[in-house]
Amino acid sequence: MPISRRSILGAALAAIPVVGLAACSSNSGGSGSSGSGGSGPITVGFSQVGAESGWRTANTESIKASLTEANGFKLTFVDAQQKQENQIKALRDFIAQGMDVIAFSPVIQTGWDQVLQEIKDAKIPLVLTDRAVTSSLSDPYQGFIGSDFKKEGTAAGDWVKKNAPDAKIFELQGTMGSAPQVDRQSGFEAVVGSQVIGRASGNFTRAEGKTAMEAALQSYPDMTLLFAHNDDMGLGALEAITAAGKTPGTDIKIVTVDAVKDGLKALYDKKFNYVVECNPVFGDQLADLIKKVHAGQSSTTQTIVTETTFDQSITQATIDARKY
Ligand code: GZL
Repeated sequence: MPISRRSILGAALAAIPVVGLAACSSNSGGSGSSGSGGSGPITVGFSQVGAESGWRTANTESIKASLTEANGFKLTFVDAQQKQENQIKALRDFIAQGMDVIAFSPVIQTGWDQVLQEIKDAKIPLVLTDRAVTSSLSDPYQGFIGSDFKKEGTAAGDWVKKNAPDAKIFELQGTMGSAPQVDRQSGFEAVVGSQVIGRASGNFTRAEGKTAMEAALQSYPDMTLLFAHNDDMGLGALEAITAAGKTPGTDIKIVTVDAVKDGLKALYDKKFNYVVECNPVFGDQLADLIKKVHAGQSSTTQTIVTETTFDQSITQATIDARKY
């Protein structure tokens, strides 16, 4: 069942908004080399969540491949190692450096209003990617590109409801308070929440997913299905399940989100049972959005990036053909 991920065209909201220009600023603000309408490259400061997962690696590669000097950008890219304080510091540095545009993927949803106000005061257009924020400011950012995580959680829940209606579910949550953790959990539990017997966070990493699952197997020996908010935690949990003498994909079914190659390989090997795609490859769309925001345009982009789902019928050819 494909989950089509599309942008907002004009006022009509698509089923799953990916790219939306909340409100465009009237100028490029910063004192970067291009200024508003200058001929030089658009200077962009980007604060990335970290390098916690295969998805994030693919996302970083996509962004760096698109925001190049050849494409008219001068990119300053900072990895926050999954710490909000590192992101806030980077955003303040970007203000001080007079970037033309600032972009970031917020590690968690809350705690940004002060620095978002500083960016507004500096009249520097802001674009959010991947994850959203909750803010009390009006027009806290001028553009957003990212997936509908609630839809992803619902797709996972629908598969469980149909294929494992009696499952005793353990849920490995992503980084607590992050948009994907909140929304995937919300979508999933709206469908099969009554079957969830326990939860713990694996912070979207393989190592922490394994540690959390080791404890969960002790606390919930009767679990029959794991829903992991990303492939990496599912792969870590898989190691714990095997070490406990159980067969992943059979004794304990595994449902995950992302569809990175390692996750799809586990699906092909029948160790995962169902994987919902979350596409990290949006560097080109982000480049287009930054140029529009920088120019103060109020248009939106029609970007249709189909996200889909995979079950154990997946082929090696399908895996080999994928970008990430
Ligand atoms: C989703 C992204 C999540 C991925 C994880 O868009 O924010 O963060 O699902 C990553 O793999 O760590």
